[in-house]
Amino acid sequence: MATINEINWFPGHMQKAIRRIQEKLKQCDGVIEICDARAPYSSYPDYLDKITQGKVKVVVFSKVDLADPIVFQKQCEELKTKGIEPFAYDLRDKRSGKDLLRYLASIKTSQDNRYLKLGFPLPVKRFIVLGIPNVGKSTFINSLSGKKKAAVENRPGKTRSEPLIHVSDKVFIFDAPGILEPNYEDKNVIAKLALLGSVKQEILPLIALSDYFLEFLQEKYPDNFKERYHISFQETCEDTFLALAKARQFYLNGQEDIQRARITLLKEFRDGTLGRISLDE
Ligand SMILES: Nc1nc2c(ncn2[C@@H]2O[C@H](COP(=O)(O)OP(=O)(O)OP(=O)(O)O)[C@@H](O)[C@H]2O)c(=O)[nH]1
Ligand SMILES: [Mg+2]
Repeated sequence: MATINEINWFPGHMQKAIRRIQEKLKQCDGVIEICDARAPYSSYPDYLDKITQGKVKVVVFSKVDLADPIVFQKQCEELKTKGIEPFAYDLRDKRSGKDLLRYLASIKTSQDNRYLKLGFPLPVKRFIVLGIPNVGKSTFINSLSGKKKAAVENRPGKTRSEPLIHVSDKVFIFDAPGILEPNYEDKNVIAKLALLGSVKQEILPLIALSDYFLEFLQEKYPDNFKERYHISFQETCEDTFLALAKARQFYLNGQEDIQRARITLLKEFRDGTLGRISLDE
């Protein structure tokens, strides 16, 4: 069975999308980078710096409602020392996006300064949202516009083109497909991105990913696991999943359905049922 180190997972369509995004960038005043608050470093798309250089950048953290609040607070402080002042909220909350929309409309470009000198009204601002798959780029656009204009689904690769969306009278935003780095040096990052739902589930072997996550929980969030399933960690991961299958009464052909126990643990992390958990330290 393939291990996390042997996976070839960079999808070909992303290379084409990067070329199209480069074209769209020529029409943009700035870039909105969206990252997942549960893994601010692993989900940060700094590999896109080479194509976004020279553009105004706004960093937004999604899924703050699912992240460990203490860990995330500490990470925000660290980011501020690096000059990054992130906006962070549950992107599905339309009211929280209002300040950000005002900020986007207020950003001044060199072109704006020329218009102001001539006494002309300022042209509309254009941005593009960038980030890894499934972080909430389309959700963000919908919440700012107040309407469901961009397609949203809890799976990576939902958005496949770059429609320009009218968000307000002053701001237009290009939606964009999620982009991954072609080669992450730290293979743990790929595992974290799979846990977040930013890499297709089929890319990583279920056993390797669920064992990785179970060991992580045992070390960092044992109480979340125990409170949710009312079982203790066993000697091996396999035995713990067996206990989980029994506790949940997952049976297939008269046998404990361990695969279903593994899938359940990953799903309950992704949808927040396991509680607020951060993957990056
Ligand atoms: N709990 C929570 N869920 C969110 C948040 N933002 C987005 N989601 C959910 O995350 C899932 C993915 O959202 P999308 O907006 O489709 O993500 P995307 O980045 O456009 O994804 P791709 O187009 O596939 O790259 C959806 O189920 C959203 O409801 C958030 O801040 N909190
Ligand atoms: Mg999308």
